[in-house]
Amino acid sequence: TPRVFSGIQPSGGLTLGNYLGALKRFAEMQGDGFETIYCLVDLHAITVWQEPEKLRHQTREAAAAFMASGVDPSRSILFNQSQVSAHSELAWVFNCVARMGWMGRMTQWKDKTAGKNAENASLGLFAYPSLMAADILVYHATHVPVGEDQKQHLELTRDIAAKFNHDYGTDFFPITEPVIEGTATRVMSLRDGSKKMSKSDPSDMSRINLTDDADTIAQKIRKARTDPEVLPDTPDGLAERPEARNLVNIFAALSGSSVEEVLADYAGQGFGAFKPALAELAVEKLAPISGEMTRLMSDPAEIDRILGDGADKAEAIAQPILDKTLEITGMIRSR
Ligand code: AQP
Repeated sequence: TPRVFSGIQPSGGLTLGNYLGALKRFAEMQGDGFETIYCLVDLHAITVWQEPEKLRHQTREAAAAFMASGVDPSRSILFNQSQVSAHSELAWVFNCVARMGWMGRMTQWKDKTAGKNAENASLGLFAYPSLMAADILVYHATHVPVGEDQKQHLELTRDIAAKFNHDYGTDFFPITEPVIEGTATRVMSLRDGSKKMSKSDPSDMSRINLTDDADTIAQKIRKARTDPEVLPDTPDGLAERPEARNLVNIFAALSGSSVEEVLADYAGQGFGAFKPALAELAVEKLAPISGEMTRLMSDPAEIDRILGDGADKAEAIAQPILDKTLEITGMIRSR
């Protein structure tokens, strides 16, 4: 069975972007002929400063979000990255395979250091894609469901696998396929149609959090930036209207219909009519998730138990792949 791996950083509360771009797909891929491994990438989260107590809370909350979105720990492996040390060890090998120039060209690195002195960014933030390649390849995963923003990092994962294979004259690492599917692979900020919705955006009004209550969701959608025009009757009419396109895409993704179908219902109407319908739909789809998250969060010890159990299963797959990698690179393995 082909193996799926994907992860999310517990670097804040998860957003509608994380749900539509990642979590929803994670749940759908279970049992669809795949073995699914999902990870809370806490080692990635500390590439920017995290308060220790908050990180612990956010990691449990993200685990709750996975389960509330339909990731079932009895059908998928669900764990936090730092409990399986093979990720970090393989990342070191990949740090020695990847080139500085490759990392410097990553748009996430450029975005996260834009307008700041890159000299003060952590070395971990620069090396982030190398750890991500290790996350995937330490399981020999072949399919990685992600949002559009992660496409470049996945290309780099392929480059690292190919260079390792070439340098050591092997075909040990598979070449991974990104799985970027659906109408909302890039959910944009509600305040700025040119920026993606992000858990680390300073403005809470820019995003819908999975923990937002119904009133907050409705208010954020009501205040979302739009334009004064009515909705067009074909997707082409949204081409130069990023904010309008974003809301229509969100509607389509949440309702499980196509953009064409949404426009068939709302063409000719303004946002005065569309926004309340979107708010109602968003509340209908997200309220059960936040309710289930609250229930799961009432028992943090149970969440930790699930993550520990997942880490045991993950390690059983990862350790032999790490061992073989080290052997290929010429390290003595004598115990
Ligand atoms: N706006 C988005 N639309 C669609 N998919 C998205 N993803 C993130 N934002 C959107 C997808 O969610 C998964 C997890 O992402 P991550 O937490 O590892 O890091 P990120 O992509 O950097 O997400 P954020 O929310 O923007 O986090 P911060 O602000 O901490 O950097 C990935 O599959 C991603 O594509």
